[in-house]
Amino acid sequence: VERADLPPGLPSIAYNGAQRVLARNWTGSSTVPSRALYPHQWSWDSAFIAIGLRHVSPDRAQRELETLLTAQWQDGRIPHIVFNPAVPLTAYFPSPDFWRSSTAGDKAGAPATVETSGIVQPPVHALAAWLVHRADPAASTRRGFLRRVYPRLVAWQRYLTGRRDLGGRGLASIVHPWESGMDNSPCWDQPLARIEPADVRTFHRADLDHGCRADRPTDLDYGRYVRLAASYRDRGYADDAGSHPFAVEDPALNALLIASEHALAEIAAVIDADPADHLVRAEELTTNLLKRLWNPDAGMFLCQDVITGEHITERGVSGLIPLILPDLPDEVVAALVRTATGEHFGLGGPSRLAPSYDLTGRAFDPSRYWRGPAWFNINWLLERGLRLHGATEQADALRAEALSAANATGFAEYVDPFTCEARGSQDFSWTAALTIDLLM
Ligand code: 2M8
Repeated sequence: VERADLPPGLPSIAYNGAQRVLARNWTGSSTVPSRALYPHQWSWDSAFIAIGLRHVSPDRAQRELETLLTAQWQDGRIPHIVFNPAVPLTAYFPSPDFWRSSTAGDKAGAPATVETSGIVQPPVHALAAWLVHRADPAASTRRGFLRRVYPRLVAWQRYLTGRRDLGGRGLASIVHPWESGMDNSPCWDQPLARIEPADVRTFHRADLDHGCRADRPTDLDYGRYVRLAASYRDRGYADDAGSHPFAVEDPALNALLIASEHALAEIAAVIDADPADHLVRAEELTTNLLKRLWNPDAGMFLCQDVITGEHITERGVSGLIPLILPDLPDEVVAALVRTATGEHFGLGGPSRLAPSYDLTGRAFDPSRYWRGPAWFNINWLLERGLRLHGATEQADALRAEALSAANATGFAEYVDPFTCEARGSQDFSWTAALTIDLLM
């Protein structure tokens, strides 16, 4: 399908290329984010992948999500990695022998038959399940897809709104930077500084076998990631009050939690369950998000360190993601659009795609992972938010940039926000999947 806003030929070249990436990264029951760097199943990757895959094969998209859900713990958590037992332990660090989920996680109800990590990632899943259903409602209904996934998705959301309300303020907290999906965002520097790093000689970073060191987190970051994950494991992955040395309320994770609560209301209506509870929760969570994390001076949402009770002043792109929510006050929407297009994020110039972190920030680095580069899942969410709130011109421009950058870079993991030069790995699954979604 040709489109007036895109160069001739681009849609079909991009679609075919993206479809090939998804086919190559498909393992038979789910999709790896990247063959070399991330050879297992990742939680929020699978949700974004399903959102694109639904246009290619609604059946495969349903399986993607259902495979992930079979690794759900009894306390409701969806682990951030589901390990493929056929992949050698040395291919990715931290490997299953580090997390030891089936033994260390038994009190929290980790499954006995599959090895997983013990931490989580942002809850994009109910939103993905709803979008997957809508791609082919008849086939989805025939397979009983929504009926099967609904109770699991509800349990997942309740884990986050229950055990993970560590601040007792009606918002979910992350307990590890990896849980945000934005691993080394400068937003975590301050709360992480309190963590004594594990000695780098005690582990081997498999990521450096595939990735360029300057595009990845530092050894000091990794030392702290390892210490935090090991101490959570050694406490049986329990979320007891006061037990977490790192606890942060992140705007993106909470916005996705709310978007997924809205999706659960839609799903409930289709399967004759009661949507009312989901709508009430979505409204309460939105009120709490605005009350706790909105910062009018910054013109965006800011993270909150639950342990010190202080706002984190760094401007991470996470603070723009609530734009995906329908029920925001007009002045909040207007401020978010201004911030996205202003000096800190530069959309519409000088940034071609929204950077992961403040262009004017002390730690900005256009190449290093979540400290500046532009990511396709984040730009997909922003495009959706801009469109939802009627900023059609900005949404169209962002879509065109994302499509041309994804295609030109061979579906890069992330790109320099100014030049869209490729960074990280290539043939990256969510970049390919979201390209397809943007083309539809
Ligand atoms: C990155 O995170 C993993 C740890 O989960 C890593 O660096 O090894 C992040 O970009 C995260 O958002 C993503 O889900 C994951 C797999 O693509 O890679």
